[in-house]
Amino acid sequence: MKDVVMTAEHTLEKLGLTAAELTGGTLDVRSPIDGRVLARVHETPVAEMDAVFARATTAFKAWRTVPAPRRGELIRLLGEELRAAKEDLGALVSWEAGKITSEGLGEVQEMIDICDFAVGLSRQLYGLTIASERPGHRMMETWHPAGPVGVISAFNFPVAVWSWNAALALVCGDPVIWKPSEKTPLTAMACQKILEKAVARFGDAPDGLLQLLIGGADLGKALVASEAVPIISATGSTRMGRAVAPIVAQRFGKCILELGGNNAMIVGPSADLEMAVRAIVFSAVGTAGQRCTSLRRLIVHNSIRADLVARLKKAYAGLPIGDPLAQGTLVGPLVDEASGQAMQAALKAAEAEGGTVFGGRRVTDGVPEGGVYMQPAIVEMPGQTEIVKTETFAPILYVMGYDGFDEALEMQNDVPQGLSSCVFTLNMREAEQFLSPAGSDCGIANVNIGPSGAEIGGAFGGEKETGGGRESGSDAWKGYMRRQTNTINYSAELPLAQGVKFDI
Ligand code: UN1
Repeated sequence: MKDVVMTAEHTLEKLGLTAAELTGGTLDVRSPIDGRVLARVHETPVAEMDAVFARATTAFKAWRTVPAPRRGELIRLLGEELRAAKEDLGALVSWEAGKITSEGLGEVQEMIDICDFAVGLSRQLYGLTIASERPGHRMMETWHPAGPVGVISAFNFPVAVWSWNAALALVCGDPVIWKPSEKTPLTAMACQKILEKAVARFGDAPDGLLQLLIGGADLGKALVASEAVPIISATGSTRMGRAVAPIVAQRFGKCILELGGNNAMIVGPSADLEMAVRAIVFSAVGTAGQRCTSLRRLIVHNSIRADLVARLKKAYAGLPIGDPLAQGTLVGPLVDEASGQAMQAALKAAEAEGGTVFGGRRVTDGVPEGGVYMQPAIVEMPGQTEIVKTETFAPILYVMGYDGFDEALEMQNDVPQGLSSCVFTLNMREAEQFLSPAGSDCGIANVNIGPSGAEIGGAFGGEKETGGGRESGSDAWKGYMRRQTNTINYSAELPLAQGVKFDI
């Protein structure tokens, strides 16, 4: 039903992006759908970075004194504006990142959800009251705004990841400097417009609560190195995280890192296979395998392996691949040619390591010209070889067999990454073992649902090479504030802690 969908140009216009912003620049924005240049946007000059930091610092000084529930009002308005813009922004996510319509809309829904969460949070930035060992003393812990937050985001969730960070940061009293992926500046520019509308309705917010850095790695480098930005929240590859973390550590800044995943599902002999198949296909093939939470490894009990693989091949063979804006499509394009090549290279490596590949070919019939459309691949592997331990951002599902549950758990944990994981089982012992201290070593561990599609209410992130950061729900907000311990003496004495005597 492409014809009832707006054109990209019309969508951009409805989102308030002007011709002057979309033309005459040096950064070409291509749609993964057909490779067409959607816009030529203007890059932020590196020479402007000092001014950016100065604006963020000034904004911080004003914003930190605004009561948190009032800051929450800005995010409530942002949520309203996002509701109004949901269809257009969702469509732009499809145009710019290649997501199918439902996933583009889902991403905007995730933004709305985190806004609602952050509004509630704005009245709950709780500290503690702590018992003092000294008479006539009281101790407490207070959470204060920390300063400007640098957000570096990836192409695959071009808007939701920003919102997880920005909604919390703004409620916590911190302005945001956002460096989106070079591949997705348009959705970022649209978000800025949407926030501007909320700011206008809010009334008295300081300027510079959100600044955008459009362009390449130089801007990211300047952001990461700046003492003016105490918190860097970076989502992307492990390689990027390895470059960012030491620079931030060197200046004693704080990092929130959300890096690569290599997510597995263990399927036990008691599993509801029909449910497992649905979960596997969504999480391995959804977003064309380009989520950090995508399912990449299937660890299946040998007694059901042949049956499960046969069911999967049947499901894969019928997958509608093509224009993500067309009704019924489930698999859209990869983001660019380089991703297509990385997928082919990984499949070759898997074959060289003893794998048998099903699917994985480039699709050229019935898909828009100029995009990279691939059949999702199932690769039966003799074991967890080198390529299986590597994250390839494409729809490749490696399948390995196991006999004992301990062996399955060991395989699940035997990769450098530690983002998301899950088990399909009706055996309560297996489920509980999976969630136990000796179970999955990932930041996310699920039972009878796939590894992707996390809700915003939980803390999102993972261990090991995934970087250890937590964003979104639970108490992830603490990462955007500084903790202060206060001791108040309401007595007329001055007793020292630990009974120390120091009479003068
Ligand atoms: C990401 O891929 O960077 O769990 C984030 C999910 C989404 C977020 C993924 N809610 O799939």
